[in-house]
Amino acid sequence: MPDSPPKPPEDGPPGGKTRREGGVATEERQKTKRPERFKVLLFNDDYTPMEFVVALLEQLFKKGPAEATQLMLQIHKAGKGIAGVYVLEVAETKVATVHRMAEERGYPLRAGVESE
Ligand code: TYC
Repeated sequence: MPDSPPKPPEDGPPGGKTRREGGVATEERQKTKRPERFKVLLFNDDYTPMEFVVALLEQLFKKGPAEATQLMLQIHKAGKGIAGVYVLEVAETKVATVHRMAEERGYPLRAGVESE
């Protein structure tokens, strides 16, 4: 059996980066942190029309018609419900859009962000 060529030194687990400085290998573990997620809550009120909430759940939160209707009714009965879960910046933009769309029509619909 011929000698196999010398193997390169072990670099450690994938995701790690090996830096060599002056002959010393320094392991930098790459932290692949999942970004924190936030719930967008919709709150019930007595004045916003059901059809408006359903349309908003379809357009802004990408629900199908059946799911949007069920979710609107759940919020109507329970007082609040989760419209979607997003990274913080997206969640805050959704809340601002809900408030803008509702205010444009004079409805008091409120939304908020809550840590998952
Ligand atoms: N309660 C409202 C009505 O009876 C409907 C509604 C549902 C309003 C969900 C807000 O987040 C809401 N017209």
